[in-house]
Amino acid sequence: MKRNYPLIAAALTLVFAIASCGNKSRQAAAGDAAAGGTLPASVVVPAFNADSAYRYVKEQVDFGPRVPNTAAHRACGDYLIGKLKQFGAQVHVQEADLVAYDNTILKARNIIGAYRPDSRRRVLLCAHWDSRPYADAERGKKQQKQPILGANDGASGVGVLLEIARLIQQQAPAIGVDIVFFDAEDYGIPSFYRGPYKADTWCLGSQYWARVPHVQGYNARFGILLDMVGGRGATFYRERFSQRTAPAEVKKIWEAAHRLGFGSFFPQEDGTEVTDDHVYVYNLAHIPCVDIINYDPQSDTGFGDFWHTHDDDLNVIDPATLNAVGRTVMEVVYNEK
Ligand code: AHN
Ligand code: ZN
Repeated sequence: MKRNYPLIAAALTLVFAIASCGNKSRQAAAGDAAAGGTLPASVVVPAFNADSAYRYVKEQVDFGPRVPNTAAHRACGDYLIGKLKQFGAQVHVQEADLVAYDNTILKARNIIGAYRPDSRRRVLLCAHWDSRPYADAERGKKQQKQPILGANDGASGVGVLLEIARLIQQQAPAIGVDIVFFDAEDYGIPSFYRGPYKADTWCLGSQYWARVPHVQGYNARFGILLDMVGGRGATFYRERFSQRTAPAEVKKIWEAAHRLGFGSFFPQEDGTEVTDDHVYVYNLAHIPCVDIINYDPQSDTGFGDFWHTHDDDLNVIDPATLNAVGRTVMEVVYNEK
Protein backbone atom coordinates (compact mmCIF):
# COMPACT_ATOMS: atom_id res chain seq x y z
CA MET A 1 0.00 0.00 0.00
CA LYS A 2 1.26 3.42 -0.93
CA ARG A 3 1.40 5.69 2.11
CA ASN A 4 0.50 9.37 1.93
CA TYR A 5 3.49 10.84 3.83
CA PRO A 6 2.60 14.56 3.48
CA LEU A 7 -0.85 13.82 4.91
CA ILE A 8 0.59 11.81 7.84
CA ALA A 9 3.09 14.59 8.54
CA ALA A 10 0.31 17.19 8.51
CA ALA A 11 -1.80 15.09 10.85
CA LEU A 12 1.12 14.63 13.27
CA THR A 13 1.83 18.36 13.23
CA LEU A 14 -1.79 19.02 14.09
CA VAL A 15 -1.73 16.47 16.94
CA PHE A 16 1.44 18.06 18.37
CA ALA A 17 0.03 21.55 18.04
CA ILE A 18 -3.05 20.50 20.03
CA ALA A 19 -0.91 18.72 22.61
CA SER A 20 1.18 21.90 23.03
CA CYS A 21 -1.83 23.99 23.97
CA GLY A 22 -2.48 24.90 27.57
CA ASN A 23 0.06 25.26 30.36
CA LYS A 24 0.59 21.56 31.08
CA SER A 25 4.10 20.34 30.50
CA ARG A 26 4.83 17.64 27.98
CA GLN A 27 7.49 15.81 29.91
CA ALA A 28 7.02 12.50 28.16
CA ALA A 29 7.34 14.01 24.71
CA ALA A 30 10.32 16.17 25.65
CA GLY A 31 12.07 13.25 27.32
CA ASP A 32 11.58 10.96 24.34
CA ALA A 33 12.83 13.55 21.92
CA ALA A 34 15.88 14.30 24.07
CA ALA A 35 16.68 10.60 24.34
CA GLY A 36 16.46 10.33 20.55
CA GLY A 37 13.58 7.88 20.93
CA THR A 38 10.88 7.02 18.45
CA LEU A 39 7.48 8.68 18.61
CA PRO A 40 6.79 10.93 21.62
CA ALA A 41 4.24 9.57 24.06
CA SER A 42 1.04 11.56 23.75
CA VAL A 43 0.01 11.47 27.41
CA VAL A 44 0.04 14.82 29.19
CA VAL A 45 1.73 14.66 32.57
CA PRO A 46 1.08 17.58 34.94
CA ALA A 47 4.25 19.39 36.00
CA PHE A 48 5.54 18.27 39.40
CA ASN A 49 6.47 21.30 41.50
CA ALA A 50 9.53 20.50 43.61
CA ASP A 51 9.22 23.70 45.65
CA SER A 52 5.73 22.67 46.63
CA ALA A 53 6.96 19.19 47.62
CA TYR A 54 9.77 20.81 49.61
CA ARG A 55 7.23 22.95 51.46
CA TYR A 56 5.29 19.80 52.45
CA VAL A 57 8.52 18.25 53.73
CA LYS A 58 9.24 21.37 55.80
CA GLU A 59 5.71 21.51 57.19
CA GLN A 60 6.09 17.97 58.53
CA VAL A 61 9.55 18.59 59.97
CA ASP A 62 8.27 21.76 61.67
CA PHE A 63 6.10 19.56 63.93
CA GLY A 64 9.32 18.08 65.35
CA PRO A 65 10.05 14.33 65.52
CA ARG A 66 6.87 12.42 64.54
CA VAL A 67 7.29 9.57 66.99
CA PRO A 68 4.15 7.54 67.80
CA ASN A 69 2.47 8.43 71.12
CA THR A 70 3.73 12.04 71.01
CA ALA A 71 1.79 15.28 70.49
CA ALA A 72 3.87 16.14 67.40
CA HIS A 73 2.98 12.79 65.84
CA ARG A 74 -0.72 13.34 66.45
CA ALA A 75 -0.60 16.90 65.11
CA CYS A 76 1.28 15.86 61.98
CA GLY A 77 -1.19 13.02 61.37
CA ASP A 78 -4.03 15.54 61.56
CA TYR A 79 -2.14 17.78 59.12
CA LEU A 80 -1.76 14.90 56.63
CA ILE A 81 -5.46 14.02 56.86
CA GLY A 82 -6.31 17.68 56.24
CA LYS A 83 -4.02 17.92 53.21
CA LEU A 84 -5.42 14.78 51.55
CA LYS A 85 -8.96 16.09 52.12
CA GLN A 86 -7.96 19.50 50.75
CA PHE A 87 -6.64 17.72 47.63
CA GLY A 88 -9.94 15.97 47.06
CA ALA A 89 -9.08 12.43 48.09
CA GLN A 90 -11.51 10.11 49.85
CA VAL A 91 -9.69 9.76 53.15
CA HIS A 92 -9.54 6.65 55.34
CA VAL A 93 -7.88 6.76 58.72
CA GLN A 94 -6.94 3.34 59.96
CA GLU A 95 -6.27 3.35 63.69
CA ALA A 96 -4.42 0.51 65.39
CA ASP A 97 -2.66 -0.29 68.63
CA LEU A 98 0.62 -1.82 67.48
CA VAL A 99 3.07 -3.63 69.74
CA ALA A 100 6.67 -2.41 69.50
CA TYR A 101 9.84 -4.52 70.03
CA ASP A 102 9.87 -3.47 73.71
CA ASN A 103 6.11 -4.09 74.12
CA THR A 104 5.24 -0.39 74.03
CA ILE A 105 1.74 0.02 72.62
CA LEU A 106 1.92 2.46 69.73
CA LYS A 107 -1.22 4.45 68.96
CA ALA A 108 -0.78 4.29 65.22
CA ARG A 109 -2.68 5.68 62.25
CA ASN A 110 -2.29 4.63 58.63
CA ILE A 111 -3.64 7.49 56.52
CA ILE A 112 -5.06 6.69 53.09
CA GLY A 113 -6.21 9.02 50.33
CA ALA A 114 -8.16 7.27 47.56
CA TYR A 115 -8.78 8.71 44.10
CA ARG A 116 -11.48 7.10 41.94
CA PRO A 117 -12.16 4.50 44.63
CA ASP A 118 -14.56 2.62 42.35
CA SER A 119 -12.06 1.93 39.59
CA ARG A 120 -10.65 -1.59 39.55
CA ARG A 121 -7.53 -0.38 37.75
CA ARG A 122 -5.41 1.03 40.57
CA VAL A 123 -1.90 1.95 41.57
CA LEU A 124 -0.70 2.21 45.17
CA LEU A 125 1.72 4.99 46.15
CA CYS A 126 3.12 4.82 49.67
CA ALA A 127 5.62 6.19 52.16
CA HIS A 128 6.02 6.08 55.94
CA TRP A 129 5.12 9.22 57.84
CA ASP A 130 6.52 8.50 61.32
CA SER A 131 10.08 9.36 62.28
CA ARG A 132 12.55 7.29 64.26
CA PRO A 133 12.46 7.52 68.07
CA TYR A 134 16.24 7.03 68.24
CA ALA A 135 19.31 8.44 66.51
CA ASP A 136 20.96 5.08 67.06
CA ALA A 137 23.48 5.57 64.26
CA GLU A 138 25.04 8.44 66.26
CA ARG A 139 28.42 7.89 67.97
CA GLY A 140 27.40 9.38 71.32
CA LYS A 141 25.37 7.18 73.69
CA LYS A 142 23.23 10.07 74.91
CA GLN A 143 22.34 11.39 71.44
CA GLN A 144 21.39 7.87 70.38
CA LYS A 145 18.34 7.86 72.62
CA GLN A 146 16.85 11.06 71.25
CA PRO A 147 14.32 11.06 68.38
CA ILE A 148 15.24 12.36 64.93
CA LEU A 149 13.56 14.92 62.69
CA GLY A 150 13.58 12.52 59.74
CA ALA A 151 13.43 15.15 57.00
CA ASN A 152 14.70 12.56 54.55
CA ASP A 153 13.73 9.40 56.45
CA GLY A 154 10.00 9.88 56.49
CA ALA A 155 9.04 13.40 55.45
CA SER A 156 10.57 13.33 51.96
CA GLY A 157 8.42 10.50 50.59
CA VAL A 158 5.27 11.98 52.09
CA GLY A 159 6.15 15.42 50.68
CA VAL A 160 6.47 14.02 47.16
CA LEU A 161 3.16 12.15 47.51
CA LEU A 162 1.30 15.21 48.82
CA GLU A 163 2.45 17.12 45.75
CA ILE A 164 1.24 14.24 43.56
CA ALA A 165 -2.13 14.35 45.37
CA ARG A 166 -2.38 18.07 44.61
CA LEU A 167 -1.74 17.36 40.92
CA ILE A 168 -4.19 14.44 40.73
CA GLN A 169 -6.93 16.77 41.96
CA GLN A 170 -6.08 19.22 39.16
CA GLN A 171 -5.92 16.62 36.43
CA ALA A 172 -6.67 12.98 37.14
CA PRO A 173 -4.76 10.12 35.52
CA ALA A 174 -6.62 7.34 33.67
CA ILE A 175 -6.45 4.96 36.64
CA GLY A 176 -7.39 5.04 40.31
CA VAL A 177 -4.66 5.94 42.78
CA ASP A 178 -4.34 5.21 46.49
CA ILE A 179 -1.86 7.25 48.48
CA VAL A 180 -1.03 5.44 51.70
CA PHE A 181 0.98 6.97 54.53
CA PHE A 182 2.15 4.10 56.74
CA ASP A 183 2.73 4.71 60.41
CA ALA A 184 5.26 3.07 62.76
CA GLU A 185 7.75 2.03 60.10
CA ASP A 186 10.77 3.27 61.98
CA TYR A 187 10.23 1.87 65.50
CA GLY A 188 12.43 -1.19 64.85
CA ILE A 189 14.94 -2.67 67.35
CA PRO A 190 17.65 -0.07 68.03
CA SER A 191 21.35 -0.85 67.89
CA PHE A 192 21.73 -0.30 71.65
CA TYR A 193 18.96 -2.77 72.62
CA ARG A 194 20.11 -5.76 74.68
CA GLY A 195 16.77 -7.55 75.24
CA PRO A 196 15.45 -10.68 73.53
CA TYR A 197 15.35 -10.76 69.74
CA LYS A 198 12.05 -10.18 68.05
CA ALA A 199 11.29 -10.51 64.34
CA ASP A 200 9.47 -8.01 62.16
CA THR A 201 9.83 -4.99 64.45
CA TRP A 202 10.05 -2.53 61.53
CA CYS A 203 7.16 -1.56 59.28
CA LEU A 204 4.43 -2.16 61.87
CA GLY A 205 1.90 0.08 60.13
CA SER A 206 2.32 -1.56 56.74
CA GLN A 207 2.17 -5.03 58.30
CA TYR A 208 -1.18 -4.09 59.80
CA TRP A 209 -2.52 -2.53 56.59
CA ALA A 210 -1.35 -5.48 54.45
CA ARG A 211 -3.27 -7.87 56.74
CA VAL A 212 -6.33 -5.63 57.09
CA PRO A 213 -6.49 -3.23 54.14
CA HIS A 214 -8.64 -0.09 54.41
CA VAL A 215 -11.18 -1.69 52.06
CA GLN A 216 -11.96 -5.39 52.04
CA GLY A 217 -10.42 -7.27 49.14
CA TYR A 218 -8.24 -4.31 48.22
CA ASN A 219 -6.03 -4.81 45.20
CA ALA A 220 -3.76 -2.76 42.97
CA ARG A 221 -1.72 -3.51 39.86
CA PHE A 222 1.44 -2.57 41.70
CA GLY A 223 2.76 -0.23 44.35
CA ILE A 224 5.58 2.28 44.56
CA LEU A 225 7.14 2.96 47.96
CA LEU A 226 9.14 6.16 48.45
CA ASP A 227 11.72 6.05 51.24
CA MET A 228 14.45 8.65 51.66
CA VAL A 229 13.84 10.35 48.34
CA GLY A 230 15.01 13.89 49.13
CA GLY A 231 18.71 13.65 49.99
CA ARG A 232 21.19 15.84 48.11
CA GLY A 233 22.98 13.70 45.50
CA ALA A 234 20.87 10.62 46.32
CA THR A 235 21.14 7.54 44.13
CA PHE A 236 18.31 5.05 43.67
CA TYR A 237 19.79 1.71 42.75
CA ARG A 238 17.38 -1.11 41.89
CA GLU A 239 16.51 -2.48 45.32
CA ARG A 240 16.88 -6.26 45.26
CA PHE A 241 13.60 -7.37 46.82
CA SER A 242 11.74 -5.16 44.34
CA GLN A 243 13.86 -6.47 41.49
CA ARG A 244 13.03 -10.05 42.49
CA THR A 245 9.28 -9.61 43.10
CA ALA A 246 8.33 -6.78 40.73
CA PRO A 247 10.89 -6.85 37.89
CA ALA A 248 8.55 -5.46 35.21
CA GLU A 249 7.63 -2.49 37.42
CA VAL A 250 11.26 -1.80 38.30
CA LYS A 251 12.06 -1.77 34.59
CA LYS A 252 9.16 0.57 33.88
CA ILE A 253 10.17 3.03 36.61
CA TRP A 254 13.89 3.09 35.85
CA GLU A 255 13.21 3.47 32.12
CA ALA A 256 10.85 6.36 32.83
CA ALA A 257 13.55 8.05 34.95
CA HIS A 258 16.10 7.68 32.17
CA ARG A 259 13.65 8.92 29.53
CA LEU A 260 13.13 12.07 31.61
CA GLY A 261 16.87 12.67 31.96
CA PHE A 262 17.23 11.50 35.58
CA GLY A 263 19.63 8.65 34.81
CA SER A 264 22.21 9.97 37.28
CA PHE A 265 19.70 9.57 40.14
CA PHE A 266 18.55 6.12 38.94
CA PRO A 267 21.58 3.99 38.01
CA GLN A 268 20.71 0.83 36.10
CA GLU A 269 22.42 -1.23 38.77
CA ASP A 270 21.28 -3.44 41.62
CA GLY A 271 21.62 -2.20 45.21
CA THR A 272 21.08 -4.27 48.33
CA GLU A 273 17.89 -5.90 49.62
CA VAL A 274 16.13 -3.71 52.18
CA THR A 275 13.49 -4.72 54.73
CA ASP A 276 10.96 -1.98 54.16
CA ASP A 277 7.19 -1.52 53.86
CA HIS A 278 7.15 -2.96 50.31
CA VAL A 279 8.23 -6.38 51.64
CA TYR A 280 5.04 -6.68 53.70
CA VAL A 281 2.87 -5.20 50.95
CA TYR A 282 4.13 -8.02 48.74
CA ASN A 283 4.32 -10.88 51.25
CA LEU A 284 1.05 -10.18 53.09
CA ALA A 285 -1.14 -8.29 50.58
CA HIS A 286 0.43 -9.95 47.51
CA ILE A 287 0.80 -6.66 45.66
CA PRO A 288 4.13 -6.25 43.85
CA CYS A 289 5.69 -3.06 45.20
CA VAL A 290 8.87 -1.25 44.22
CA ASP A 291 10.95 0.55 46.83
CA ILE A 292 12.57 3.72 45.54
CA ILE A 293 15.11 4.16 48.32
CA ASN A 294 18.41 5.97 48.55
CA TYR A 295 21.33 3.57 48.42
CA ASP A 296 24.77 5.06 48.95
CA PRO A 297 27.47 2.46 48.29
CA GLN A 298 30.07 4.81 49.87
CA SER A 299 28.47 5.04 53.31
CA ASP A 300 28.80 2.41 56.07
CA THR A 301 25.05 1.97 56.48
CA GLY A 302 24.27 2.16 52.75
CA PHE A 303 21.70 4.87 53.42
CA GLY A 304 24.02 7.88 53.68
CA ASP A 305 26.02 9.21 56.62
CA PHE A 306 23.09 11.15 58.08
CA TRP A 307 20.76 8.12 58.24
CA HIS A 308 19.32 7.64 61.75
CA THR A 309 21.37 10.56 63.06
CA HIS A 310 20.44 14.10 64.10
CA ASP A 311 21.86 15.31 60.79
CA ASP A 312 18.71 14.10 59.02
CA ASP A 313 17.13 17.55 58.99
CA LEU A 314 16.03 20.00 56.28
CA ASN A 315 19.65 20.75 55.38
CA VAL A 316 20.04 17.36 53.68
CA ILE A 317 16.99 17.91 51.47
CA ASP A 318 17.51 19.01 47.87
CA PRO A 319 14.47 19.94 45.77
CA ALA A 320 16.33 18.56 42.74
CA THR A 321 16.09 15.05 44.21
CA LEU A 322 12.40 15.47 45.11
CA ASN A 323 11.91 16.65 41.53
CA ALA A 324 13.62 13.62 39.94
CA VAL A 325 11.55 11.20 42.00
CA GLY A 326 8.29 13.13 41.71
CA ARG A 327 8.51 13.49 37.94
CA THR A 328 9.44 9.86 37.51
CA VAL A 329 6.50 8.62 39.59
CA MET A 330 4.12 11.02 37.78
CA GLU A 331 5.39 9.75 34.43
CA VAL A 332 4.69 6.14 35.42
CA VAL A 333 1.26 6.82 36.94
CA TYR A 334 -0.03 8.94 34.05
CA ASN A 335 1.11 6.36 31.51
CA GLU A 336 -1.03 3.63 33.11
CA LYS A 337 -4.16 2.99 31.08
C1 AHN B 1 16.23 -1.71 58.19
O1 AHN B 1 17.09 -0.99 58.60
C2 AHN B 1 16.02 -3.08 58.74
N1 AHN B 1 15.42 -1.36 57.23
C3 AHN B 1 15.46 -0.05 56.67
C4 AHN B 1 14.07 0.45 56.60
C5 AHN B 1 14.05 1.87 56.94
C6 AHN B 1 14.38 2.41 58.13
N2 AHN B 1 13.72 2.82 56.14
C7 AHN B 1 13.81 3.93 56.78
N3 AHN B 1 14.21 3.72 57.99
ZN1 ZN C 1 14.56 5.00 59.34
